[in-house]
Amino acid sequence: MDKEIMKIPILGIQNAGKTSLIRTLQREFNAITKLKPTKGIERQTLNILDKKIIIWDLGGQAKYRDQYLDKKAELVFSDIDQALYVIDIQDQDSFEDSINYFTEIKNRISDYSPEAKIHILIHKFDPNMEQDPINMKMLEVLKQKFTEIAAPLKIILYHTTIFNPISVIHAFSKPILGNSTLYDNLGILFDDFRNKNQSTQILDFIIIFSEDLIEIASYFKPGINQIKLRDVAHNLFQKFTKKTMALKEIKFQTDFTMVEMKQFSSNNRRFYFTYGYDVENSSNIDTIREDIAGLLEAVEKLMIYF
Ligand SMILES: Nc1nc2c(ncn2[C@@H]2O[C@H](COP(=O)(O)OP(=O)(O)O)[C@@H](O)[C@H]2O)c(=O)[nH]1
Ligand SMILES: [Mg+2]
Repeated sequence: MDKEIMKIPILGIQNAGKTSLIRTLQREFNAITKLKPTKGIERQTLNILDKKIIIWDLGGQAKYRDQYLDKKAELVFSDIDQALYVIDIQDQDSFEDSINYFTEIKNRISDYSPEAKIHILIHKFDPNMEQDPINMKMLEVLKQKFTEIAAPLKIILYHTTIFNPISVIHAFSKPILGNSTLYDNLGILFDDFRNKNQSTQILDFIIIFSEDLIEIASYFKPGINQIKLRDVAHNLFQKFTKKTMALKEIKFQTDFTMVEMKQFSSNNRRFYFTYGYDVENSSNIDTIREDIAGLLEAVEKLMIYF
């Protein structure tokens, strides 16, 4: 059987950070190869989760943009399920230009691939920027603006920085998974878990990674620093794969959270079920363990169909 082939365009004006995002992915995944450039469009293929993904890096110089929106519109915007749009949050002078370009893109996607999901990467949101309320305000303004323009198309927003590779992998996870029902079903399972279990008051997060670090599902305590916790989980994962391949589970304590990671297999693929809880509350650890074991069992049942 042929592999499923997916085309994912990455759009944004010049200097937004598109090529850097792809380079970051390249460092994380070995299975990425560059194709010969055609018509000024750089393409990379990525073999992941039994799919062949072709990422189109669409140069953001004005002359290219005009071509994509006009005579190359069909080539660029047809047959897509997922598209990425990148904006540089640090370059306010370019916001207007970027927002205008996005408006045009949204119209083309509506015409050629109306079912496509659009993922907006509010990029160059570098470490520690969240500590300045001005940046957080800017983030909100941009989110609002993009949501308004995109309507009635649905968008998913992320903030990313190349200085935190996991923020980049996270933003690519859902596009790479595509419109998989597994993703939705795991989401429902996690919601259910949150509503029914006491331990969600103590749990900081749960993330399920695939072997290639694609985020299959996640839960975060409201208001928690997701980027920081993804980073912790990512670091623990690195330990797992390099040194302790044979172990079924490992633990790791930071100054604010205790993280545990359990490895499981489904259809000959390895997955990593990771969760963290508040160290101060670890007296309830038995309850957490019991709840987590139940959740993991339910996850494994669902994954059989993946
Ligand atoms: N501070 C910061 N700079 C970045 C980030 N990502 C990319 N850049 C810089 O932004 C510039 C433009 O990046 P590039 O990937 O070439 O943009 P493209 O034109 O959209 O492909 C380069 O100087 C990058 O080093 C980021 O997350 N944070
Ligand atoms: Mg570029």
